[in-house]
Amino acid sequence: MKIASRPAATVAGMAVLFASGAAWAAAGQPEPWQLGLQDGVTPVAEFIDWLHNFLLVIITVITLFVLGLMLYIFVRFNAKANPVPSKNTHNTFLEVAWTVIPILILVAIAIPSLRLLYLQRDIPVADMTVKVIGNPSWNWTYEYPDLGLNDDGSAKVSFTSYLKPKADAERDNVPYLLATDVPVVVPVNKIVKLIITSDPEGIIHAWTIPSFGMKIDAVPGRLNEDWFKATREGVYYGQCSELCGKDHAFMPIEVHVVSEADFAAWAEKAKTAGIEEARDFLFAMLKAKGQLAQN
Ligand SMILES: [Cu+2]
Repeated sequence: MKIASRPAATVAGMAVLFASGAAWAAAGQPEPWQLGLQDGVTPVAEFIDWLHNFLLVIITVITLFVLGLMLYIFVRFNAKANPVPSKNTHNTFLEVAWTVIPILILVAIAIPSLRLLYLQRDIPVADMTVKVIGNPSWNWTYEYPDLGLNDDGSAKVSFTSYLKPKADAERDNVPYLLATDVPVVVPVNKIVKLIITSDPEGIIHAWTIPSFGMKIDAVPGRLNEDWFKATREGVYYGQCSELCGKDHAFMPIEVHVVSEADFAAWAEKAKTAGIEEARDFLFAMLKAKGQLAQN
């Protein structure tokens, strides 16, 4: 019964997907019946998306080609259709072809793969830096050293971001398990460098935003770095992506990409009034401009 209803559900799901494709196009979160990767909004994510589609074509062609050959052999060379088998054991042309063609395919895959790897790992000169710390209590701390330091060297803008409780998420019409109480805010079209670590007494987490094409481990005692340049304003979600313990599923990541002016206003508020006031101020500003759908 369940299996029988599956295709119908798939068709219905795809219909919904295509019907509301426009509304979902810029959403930085997974969607029901989603096909493919989440919408990429950074050069790295767009490259990953392209490579994924490119490989899908190669895989599909190879699979269909091998399947076709096998079906041909079953029909043409079975004992009934071909009672006297050929005694040939070598064919130089074929042997060269089935060695050279796979090499060419692998080279065609290796070139964009390495270009992507260099794009990801060759960190460009950053416009701003955010420090991310994975905590043993299953949440994330963020520090903005560029927005000023206190006398003791700690960042003036520093906060811990917790899972937004289910009731609050429903009230605000935001996705539960993805939304946080205070989001990370970054400016659009700026190269943001992340330095990522985990509490020295803690465990390994991984900071991930699929729409940014980013996933990097937060390791106690080690400083990892990564970068992104988000080219579209919006809200982008991620989750800890390293099995880290009992609350692994409850340490989401929420990043708001906003205009440079909005970011400056948020940063000023965060320095002077505090992070929650800055969040409320930013949300009110975005809602007034129709740029934030949540309640
Ligand atoms: Cu974790």
